[in-house]
Amino acid sequence: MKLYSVSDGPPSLAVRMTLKALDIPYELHNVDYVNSEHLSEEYAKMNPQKEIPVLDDDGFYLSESVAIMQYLCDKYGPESSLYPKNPKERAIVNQRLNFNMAFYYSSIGQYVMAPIFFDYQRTELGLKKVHIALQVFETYLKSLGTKYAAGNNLTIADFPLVTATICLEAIDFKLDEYPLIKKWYATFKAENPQLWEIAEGGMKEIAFFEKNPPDLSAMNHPIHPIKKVK
Ligand SMILES: N[C@@H](CCC(=O)N[C@@H](CS)C(=O)NCC(=O)O)C(=O)O
Repeated sequence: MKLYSVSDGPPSLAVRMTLKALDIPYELHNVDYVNSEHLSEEYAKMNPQKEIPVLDDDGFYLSESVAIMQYLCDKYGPESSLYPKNPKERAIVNQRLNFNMAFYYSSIGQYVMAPIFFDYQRTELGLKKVHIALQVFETYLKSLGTKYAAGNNLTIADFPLVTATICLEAIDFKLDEYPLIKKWYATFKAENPQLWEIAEGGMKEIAFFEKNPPDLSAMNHPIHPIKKVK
């Protein structure tokens, strides 16, 4: 088992947390992002989207972090409470995973990550979207009334929600307006130190790059505008 991952990428970190939580041995391949390893034709054979992460399970290549987390649980932890079998419990986990991908991390990534790595600005509209995403997550935590995002136990839904939230911590964005998110995030850290260690490494890197933007001038990116770093 091999994971193509990037050390400050929230989707990669969520997959690494899943591998750790399920105690699956694997080889970690840190993709050379600055030198565009993921933009190569060789990489595209594993993932035509040219995105990170990709799992290689003995020649079975899988991209999209949510699909990877679900596959790992289905194949290597079928009885694990990380991905419950009960249809309603599983539906809540799936809902939170999709909410994160399409709404929560999508807003946070646009606002926090894109301007660090590429030539995008933080805007009022972007900030508004982050607050709306936080309000919705706060509402989910309140309506379910549980310790974790999809129930009283830790599930794979918590991993990408945590790795999205690290982006906010990295830019010192205060969560005081969102007491339930603040409590959920603190509980996750306190109760899962070995998983938090994975996320914290990424958070610290993002915090460093926020102050010292990486030089990606060697990249010929097909989508993102490259920033001139002085
Ligand atoms: N939906 C994908 C998103 C993965 C993603 O956006 N990864 C980033 C790194 S964190 C990436 O590979 N971006 C391509 C690029 O920046 O060229 C997933 O969850 O796996």
